[in-house]
Amino acid sequence: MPGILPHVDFAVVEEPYFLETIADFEPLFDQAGKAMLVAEYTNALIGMHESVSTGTMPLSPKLVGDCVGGMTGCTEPLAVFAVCSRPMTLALYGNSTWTSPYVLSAFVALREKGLPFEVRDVDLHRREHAAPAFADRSLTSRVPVLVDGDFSLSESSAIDEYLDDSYPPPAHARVLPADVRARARARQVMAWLRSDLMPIREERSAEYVFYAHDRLRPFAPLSEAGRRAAAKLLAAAERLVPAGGGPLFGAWCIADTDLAMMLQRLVKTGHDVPPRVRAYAEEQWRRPAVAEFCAHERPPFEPSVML
Ligand SMILES: N[C@@H](CCC(=O)N[C@@H](CS)C(=O)NCC(=O)O)C(=O)O
Repeated sequence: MPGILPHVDFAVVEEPYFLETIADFEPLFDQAGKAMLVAEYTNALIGMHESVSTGTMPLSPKLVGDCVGGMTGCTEPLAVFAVCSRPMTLALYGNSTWTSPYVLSAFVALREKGLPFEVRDVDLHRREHAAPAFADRSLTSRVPVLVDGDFSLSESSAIDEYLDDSYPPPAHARVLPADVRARARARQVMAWLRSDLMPIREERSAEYVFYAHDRLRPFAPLSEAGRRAAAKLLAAAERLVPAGGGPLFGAWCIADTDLAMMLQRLVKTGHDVPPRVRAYAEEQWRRPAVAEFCAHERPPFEPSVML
């Protein structure tokens, strides 16, 4: 089930409605922007959290009635409907080929937080990002851009941090580590990946990660600079990835997705990647939000913008 159940009129649900995780539930109330209502509703559901985490939960009209009855100042099922029907306020502008590592980062952060959002495609080949309407939203005239109500933000790492600050636990999962030093290290990795390793980004463009290779022009062997950058990346990854594998900082964070993206440029183009690092990159690629981004439909490849 996707992370949002839009416009559900609970008052008229006749069959039990199955929610797979509590994350399917919370966005409905989040988007109302009413913290009190969220808290009240969550309290009403406390008894259900356990059953939600161990399996599925039937949501019947009676259950909804009981929950609604538990909400302060909100005694009618109709009030729940009104909350659920509010428009989504979060939108992510991404490139229409779904190949940007930076859009990937913001997309995964939104999904991991269980936030409802729309994706709006921007066609970079047709220079839609240069249009004044887009430039008004994006300081840099680049994707990704996050729009949250009347607020808009460019730069993927700023978006990731904004989401963590604006949509914190317990309602939402973290995308950066809680521990100050681990968070600093995660930001270090993210900043480094966005500012270095240019030869890899140029010679192993992101299209090789997201498109079938028979649709792309064949890639040439790495240049001397490309080989040096690959060796630097792999040496850093060997230091970062724990000896027993798994995420970089104990629990998944968005730096894992960013690092795996850079590594996939080498993995998908047949570079010799040490087994532990390759296993790490592949494990990160199986994460549902990443797999969803990878599986998204793409238009035929048009060679021009290198990502
Ligand atoms: N540092 C930026 C990089 C964003 C970026 O390079 N976006 C590319 C797509 S991957 C873009 O919009 N390119 C169009 C252009 O620069 O004109 C971020 O992390 O968001």
